[in-house]
Amino acid sequence: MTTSAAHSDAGARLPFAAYAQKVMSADDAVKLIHPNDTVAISGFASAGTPKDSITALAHRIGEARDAGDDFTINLLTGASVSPQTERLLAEVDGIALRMPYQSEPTARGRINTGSMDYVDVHLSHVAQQVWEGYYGTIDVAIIEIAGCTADGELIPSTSVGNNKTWLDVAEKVILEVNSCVPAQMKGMHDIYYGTALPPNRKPIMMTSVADRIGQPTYRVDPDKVVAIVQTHSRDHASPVTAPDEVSKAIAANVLKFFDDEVKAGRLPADKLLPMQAGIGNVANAVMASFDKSPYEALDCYTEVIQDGMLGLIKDGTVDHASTTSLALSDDGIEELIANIDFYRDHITLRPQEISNHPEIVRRLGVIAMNGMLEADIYGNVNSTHVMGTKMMNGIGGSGDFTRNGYVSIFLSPSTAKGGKISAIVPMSSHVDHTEHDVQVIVTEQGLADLRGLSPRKRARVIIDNCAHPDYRDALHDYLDRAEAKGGHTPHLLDEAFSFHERYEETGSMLP
Ligand code: 0RQ
Repeated sequence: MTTSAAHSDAGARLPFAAYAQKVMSADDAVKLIHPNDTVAISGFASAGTPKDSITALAHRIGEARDAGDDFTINLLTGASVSPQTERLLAEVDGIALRMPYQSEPTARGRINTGSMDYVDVHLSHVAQQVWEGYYGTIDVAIIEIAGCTADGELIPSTSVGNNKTWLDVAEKVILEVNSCVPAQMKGMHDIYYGTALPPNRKPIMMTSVADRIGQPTYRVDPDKVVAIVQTHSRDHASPVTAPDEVSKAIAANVLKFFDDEVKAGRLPADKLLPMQAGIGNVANAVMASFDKSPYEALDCYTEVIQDGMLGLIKDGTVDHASTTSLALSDDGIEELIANIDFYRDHITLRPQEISNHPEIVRRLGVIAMNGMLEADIYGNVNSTHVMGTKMMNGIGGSGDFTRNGYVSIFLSPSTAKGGKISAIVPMSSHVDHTEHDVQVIVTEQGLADLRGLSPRKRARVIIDNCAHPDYRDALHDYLDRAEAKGGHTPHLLDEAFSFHERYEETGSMLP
């Protein structure tokens, strides 16, 4: 839900005198953005994306195009931004280069036809890559905020993402003050200013999920702030679909795995270990299933919180959740606003270089659970490229958590597109997570625990436990003949992509 009428408390949100004379319309603010600028904006999943400024920028670019001028920007964000925003800019062909993550069909289409450059980056790496200068000068940052303090520091909105970095490095800053963001969110954020490039890095002193190591506000040089836009628009809601039977079966397999790990003494019985769950239907179903589990007061160390997490916090299943984004549905937003004082004690929003930091993920022993498109019989996982070529979304934070997690789990239905695509294939058509990082694969068919297994043994477990029965014989046949040829990780190179080739030729991977 969005509205653009200025809200009555808009003025009260800007008690810093130097900003008052910089208030202007979104249309005027975006005149400060020029063709070929690199523009870094706030936003992570649907949360905290600038609203009126981006709409105005898309109009400005569209008008320039209609007049025959070439006007594109390079667009840097936290992760995906609200799909409505991404689409507006993609529709006018306004984006030359996109980094680091997207999940919107129009942008995806431009990326896959080659008309938009896309750099798909581990989300914890983005800030350092920008400091290192790979993306050149950041000309303009557009950052949504809830308001400012009397001394000009900025109160963050519903996501943090890379905002601290954008405010530090951008030459010019446009602030979009959104009076829809509950003012009481102040204090929910922990903005860490201790990161640096080597050789000046220091340990990040976090040993538990709720530790606070930073400050509640962003710093910005007021002289860089060139415009303030006032808006009163809610985040575009992230829709939540109820778990289907397949997702529930996957979730049940994951829960059983945790029970077995507790029995084996590898996970603590009372609290498990901090959990990260990706976004999407399956990850949602897994998190929702904790509701009826014996586990209580769990911690989450993750990058996106969706509605389900609010329920788990409210009923005590989750004690504390660290994240960089609150991507909620309309109902979720209502719930957050109605109980903001309660949630502030149980949720911490951090920059994504901290929410996804390898050092912290490793130290806390995070249980990483992410979705995948396909895995091969040896456990190499493709999260991003449909049939090895077409970008779906991007790697996002899945690699940050998978590579460094205590247990790294991938979740997927055993088939896609009505059974015509097998999630288990002889060889992954693209690899985001290698067999060395992938420890557990779960489908509705069952669970493959790959820890401690050689490649040949992994292959049997993955086929028998995770592949759909319609594909098991073909996978066994491939494996048998490959093993007969020999090798540590046996393959038939002329047949390794035969499932994918069959799909491209016939519309189905089925033999
Ligand atoms: O498309 O709905 O049009 O049929 O992919 O698949 O099964 O609903 O699963 O929502 O969990 O998404 C890997 C895309 C899975 C996601 C991916 C089609 C399938 C469906 C969605 P339709 P499901 P999910 C935190 C971590 C990378 C980023 C990441 C993802 C659609 O988990 O983007 O982990 N991960 N970030 O039909 C062709 C296949 C397919 C396939 C599924 N093999 N070939 N299409 N689909 N398998 C978040 C952030 O970083 C912000």
